[in-house]
Amino acid sequence: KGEKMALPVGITLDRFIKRNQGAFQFASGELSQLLRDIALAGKIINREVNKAGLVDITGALGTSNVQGENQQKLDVIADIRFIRALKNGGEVCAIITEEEDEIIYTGNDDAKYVVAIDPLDGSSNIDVNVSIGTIFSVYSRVTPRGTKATMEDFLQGGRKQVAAGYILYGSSTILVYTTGAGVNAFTYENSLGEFFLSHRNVKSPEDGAIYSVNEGNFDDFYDYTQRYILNCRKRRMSSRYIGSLVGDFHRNLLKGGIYLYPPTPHYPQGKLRLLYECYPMAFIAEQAGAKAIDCESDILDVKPVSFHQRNSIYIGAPKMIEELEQYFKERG
Ligand code: AHM
Ligand code: MG
Repeated sequence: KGEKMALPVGITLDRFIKRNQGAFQFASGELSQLLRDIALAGKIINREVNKAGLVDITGALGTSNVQGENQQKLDVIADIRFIRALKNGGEVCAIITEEEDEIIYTGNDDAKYVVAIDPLDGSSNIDVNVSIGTIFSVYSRVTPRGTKATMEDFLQGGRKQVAAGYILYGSSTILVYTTGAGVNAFTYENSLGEFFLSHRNVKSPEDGAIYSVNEGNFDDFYDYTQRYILNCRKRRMSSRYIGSLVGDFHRNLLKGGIYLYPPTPHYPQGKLRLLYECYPMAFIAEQAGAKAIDCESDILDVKPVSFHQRNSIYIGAPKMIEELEQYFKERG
């Protein structure tokens, strides 16, 4: 049933969504349309990313985003493109993005959904031709349709997501999403301008041999995290870290691995943003049989209090996360 039904090879994302519409919470077609709008934004951003070296759109714009980080031009472009696609699509009443402080109203107050996005994650990699990605998370609003969306619509908690996904602009562009009925991945075919189903019902390996962490911060980690990493080294696991969550997560999901962003003095709550980085990745992870935790609970159970709140995250193959949990338990 749902997204697990047998499908022919070569199916496009549009057709896949249409065939699975009945499996969605409410089969009104609104979520289907929203996913298509996100895919369209992804295609546009893919085009911008691909031509980034040709025209003068990379490099710092000279402004900084609400979190004081260096905002790259391509981040701004992706932000604008995404918002525009969701506004035109009509299924979203409000958006929050990593790039902006306040709620963005689309003008479609009748629409049912709100979306939290990181339009272009991995900002340090934009200028140097390394993989970057888009991350998105969708909720059904709790406020009545026809009214203005509020904070409450966005602060429902990770378990209330109705869809989540990412688009990785890598050696190829791939869109991976879940609506709570498994995870499917669609690879972009440039010449046809279509995403095709390439990885059906993605499942994380039970265990893995890759660990992804910024080891430059090693001395800042708590001793139990350090002990876990030392054990990874002792077992001669592969250390792989791009510095783009989407790329690191995607590789680990397919090959078996763990991604860690622990708290540091610079980022006492961890660096990644709960609403549009941790929650969506955790939803996908759980749907693929992987796990996502901080040192207290499952990521999806972390209570949201503000739009841009940060959270530490450990995400990956279930056995690796369970082993890490043993180290957490040993902490004083
Ligand atoms: P960004 O939203 O500014 O791009 O930061 C998020 C990124 C993640 O994609 C990545 O995993 C992490 O930050 C890398 O951080 P660091 O450079 O501290 O290792
Ligand atoms: Mg980000």
